[in-house]
Amino acid sequence: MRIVDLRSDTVTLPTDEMLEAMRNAELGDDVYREDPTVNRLEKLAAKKMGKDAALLTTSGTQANLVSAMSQTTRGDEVILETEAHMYYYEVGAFSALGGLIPRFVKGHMGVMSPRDIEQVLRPPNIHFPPTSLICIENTHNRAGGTIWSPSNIKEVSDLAKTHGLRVHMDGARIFNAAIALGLDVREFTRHVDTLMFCLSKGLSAPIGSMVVGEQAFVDRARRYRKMLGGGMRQAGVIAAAGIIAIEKMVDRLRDDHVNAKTLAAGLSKIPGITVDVARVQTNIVVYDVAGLGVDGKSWVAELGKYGVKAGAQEYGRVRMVTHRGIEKEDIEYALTAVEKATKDILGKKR
Ligand code: TLP
Repeated sequence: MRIVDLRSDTVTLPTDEMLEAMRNAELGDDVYREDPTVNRLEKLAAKKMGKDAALLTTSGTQANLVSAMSQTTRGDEVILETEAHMYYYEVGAFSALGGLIPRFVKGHMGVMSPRDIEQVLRPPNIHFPPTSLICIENTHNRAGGTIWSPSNIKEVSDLAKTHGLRVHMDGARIFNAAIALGLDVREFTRHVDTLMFCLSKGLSAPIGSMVVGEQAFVDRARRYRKMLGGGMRQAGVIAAAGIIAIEKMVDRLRDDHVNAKTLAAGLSKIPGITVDVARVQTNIVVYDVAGLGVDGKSWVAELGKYGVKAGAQEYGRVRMVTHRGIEKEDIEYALTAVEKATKDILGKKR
């Protein structure tokens, strides 16, 4: 059976060029800072993002955690969007390991307004944990790959400065935002203090995320990465693929966005399925199957019978993500499968 895996862009496999580069990478012990390929990747990532320095981490989760730990003190409060990945999908690491307390602000399509953030800022008071960091997510995963524009970021950054707070961007998919708006990625990074981005999602590298910011921050992040067991030795094997990810895999994200829009438009025509097509700004499509009288989990199981894989969320929400390896024909196949699965479900109910 044909398999169309739309669960996530994390399922992308390395390109042949990446595998070749991994095989030929110049290596050394990166804990001693002697791996030339890692050093090259870190320099490249910092330059791309217009910051001083960068650090290769094992995953996006580790990157976010070391970023938060490196600019807070245990017991601090951190402002997060209600559905932030850092809160929702990172095993509570920033609280469990970082000792941080989340303070939530509901965003509009994942984007928090400075006004709403200001409302939750608390004056110094013996009763309150001090707030030190605002985290934003770009693109916002659970909102459906939605973009924080450079002006949205600047507004929040200005507010943060006024209150002496720092801003971290979970930019796991920041290149998707840049490609979608046709802007240099630095437009998105100039107003944040720190960010992380993933090499292992749409950019197709097998492993790794980068933490980026000023030198003193990256030095602290390096210590925390070691503390968390993320000090890797001949990590040039990973970095070699990462270099190709940054240099060669960014522009093709455009295709994923076109495919996501086609998918959303097709889904919107299928009775029982609700999707806000305007919300589809990058490579993530979140739609609703509650109209079919099923929950997300049973829907995903029905669709799976046709080889199409999707991710179930709450309240009948389903996520599909486009990525390298998903072609126009796969989208057509997926849409046909969705139609068939809908009929199967409605048939069973009769
Ligand atoms: N997201 C994964 C899952 O964890 C849900 C996915 O399939 O989308 N920030 C954001 C915004 C992410 O979407 C992810 C991964 C991460 C951080 C964590 O990256 P990894 O998986 O490398 O730890």
